[in-house]
Order: sequence, then structure tokens, then C-alpha cells
Amino acid sequence: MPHPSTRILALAGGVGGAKLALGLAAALPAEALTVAVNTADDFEHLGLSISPDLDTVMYTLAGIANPETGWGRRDETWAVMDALGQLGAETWFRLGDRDLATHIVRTRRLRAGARLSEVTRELAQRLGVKCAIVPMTDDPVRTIVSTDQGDLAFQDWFVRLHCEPAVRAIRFAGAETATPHPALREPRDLRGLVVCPSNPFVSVAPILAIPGVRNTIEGLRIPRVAVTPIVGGQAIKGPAAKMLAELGHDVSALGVARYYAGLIDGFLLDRTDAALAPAIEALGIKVQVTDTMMRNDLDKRRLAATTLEFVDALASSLRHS
Ligand code: FO1
Repeated sequence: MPHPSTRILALAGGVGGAKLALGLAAALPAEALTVAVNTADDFEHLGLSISPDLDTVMYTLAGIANPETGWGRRDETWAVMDALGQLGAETWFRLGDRDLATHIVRTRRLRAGARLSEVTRELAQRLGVKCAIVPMTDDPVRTIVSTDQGDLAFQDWFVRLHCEPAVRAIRFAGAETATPHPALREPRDLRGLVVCPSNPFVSVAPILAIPGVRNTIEGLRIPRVAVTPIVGGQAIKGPAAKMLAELGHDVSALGVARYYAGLIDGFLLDRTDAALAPAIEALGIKVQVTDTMMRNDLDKRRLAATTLEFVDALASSLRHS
């Protein structure tokens, strides 16, 4: 019989989320970790179903992620992309030869009627991932970025246009009718919820936009913590800082903490930003100051251990409140 309250539910997007997930996977027994992943970056490209964040988390946990980019597979070759270019096909979204195998298998299984969560479980199992990686939903949800150049599909904005068009608003088409994955709808036996250092607006917000998820998290009586994706006013990776500014938020870890206020009990803040701790605590959020930069596997394990210690420390203060 598993011990109650032993599971960690981590919410993750792409590269930053995957790094902390790897640290958590090293610190926890496989059955004690569920990583719920954003799928609003998913799209159909060259006739294939691509799930970038699921694959980033899966490849990272399998130890086969490309260490330079964080996405895609290590030891990749690009023969198919080169041949596609020669034939005049689109090459702005780089699909490596080995990575293509994942998209081919996923596309065939989805077309045969399998659910994304099933296909993800099968792929992860084949790649030797032990913990659960689940899509936020099996239903299609797509991020649309409203910009000064009009509405853009997420990967058009992010990859093809290098996040350059200024962001006015973001919406998640399909979210309103999507059903959350059971791990998000009815989380059981939780020791804590960890919001990974992913982009709040395009990685975490889509998960919260699935009906019922925000309410469920708000109602959880277990420690809920977020790890800052912003250090010294800059995103560790990607456009989070640019988006904070363009969407009218404070470009700092405080801006992120304000965005998560009401959802989290604790915030892991980088040492660089220690001076922001009182302002974050004034929001009713406890702060743990630590090193949040994950440059190598030791950093990932250390940050995961600090995150779990913080969760357990908050559990005793929640019990006494
Ligand atoms: N990101 C890029 O910046 N350029 C690419 O060509 C690219 C290809 C790609 C292929 C497969 C995959 O799973 C991810 C890929 N990404 C690429 C990353 C990805 O689209 C974004 O990092 C995420 O959607 C944001 O989390």
C-alpha cells in the first residue's frame, strides 16, 4: 500500500520545466512524480503531430535531449531537413532525423484513434522514462498570440518570427471545451505541487486555462510552490521577460509571483533577487531564496532537493495555520 501524500505533481512547459523535472526525477521514486505538460504549443507540421513540450520533457528524462538547444534529441542528424530544403519544402521548424521518428509514431497512433496521453505513455516507456509524463489534456488546445502583426499560431510567432512581433494578448483556442488529464482533475495523495520555471504566459497559463484546473489547484490543501523563471529581470531562457513587459507586468520575479498569487503558497527566488523577498511575502507567499540557475545536472538535483525541502517545510506551517 503506497504511503498517502507521497506524490509530487509538477507543471511544466519546455526546456526550463524539463530541467527541474529531471532534478525531481533523480530525487524521488518514479511512482512519486507526475509531470503534467503544456500541449498548447502543439501543432501539425509537414503532416505530422508535433508536441514540443512533451518531447522536451520526455527526451530530458530519458537522458537523450540535445544539450545545446534543450529541445530535440542529442547526436541528431539533419538529412531529411536538408533534403526537404532541396525540394523547396518548409524548413523553418527544424525536425531532426531521430526526432522525426517520434512524430511519425505519434501521428500514426493518433490517427489510429489513440489518445495523446496513451501515445505519450508508450513513447516514454520505450525511451526508458520511469515517472509519469502526462499531457495537460487529450483535447487539442492551441496558443494564439495576438501581436502588432496580427494573430499568430504559437510556433509561427516563437520559431519562425523569433518572438519578434510585440505581444498584445494570448489566448488558448480549444481550452474552454478541453477536459483536463485526471492527474490535474483529481490529483490524489499529493505531497506538493511544483510549478516549474517555465514561461508563465505560454507554458503554465494554458494548463491553468483548462476548465477546472485553476479551481482544483486553488482548493488544494497541500503546499504549492513555484520556481522563478526570471532571474535579475531576465528570463533564464526564452521570451518570458519580453512578454512580462509587453503584457504590462513588472519585469521581475515579483511580476511572476504576482501573476501566481492565490495559486501558490511558496516561491523559490534566486539569490540575485533576494531584495524582492519582502514584496513577495507581502502577497501572502512564503519565499525561499536559493540558487535557481540549472547549468548542470548537479544544479538540477540541488534545486529539486531545495524545492522538496521547501514543500515539506510549508506543509508543517500549513498544518498549523
Ligand atoms: N525551437 C526553435 O527555436 N527552433 C526550431 O527549429 C525548433 C524545432 C523543434 C523541433 C521539435 C521540438 O520538439 C521542438 C522544437 N523547438 C524548436 C522548440 C520548441 O518549439 C519551443 O521551445 C517550445 O514550443 C517552447 O516551449
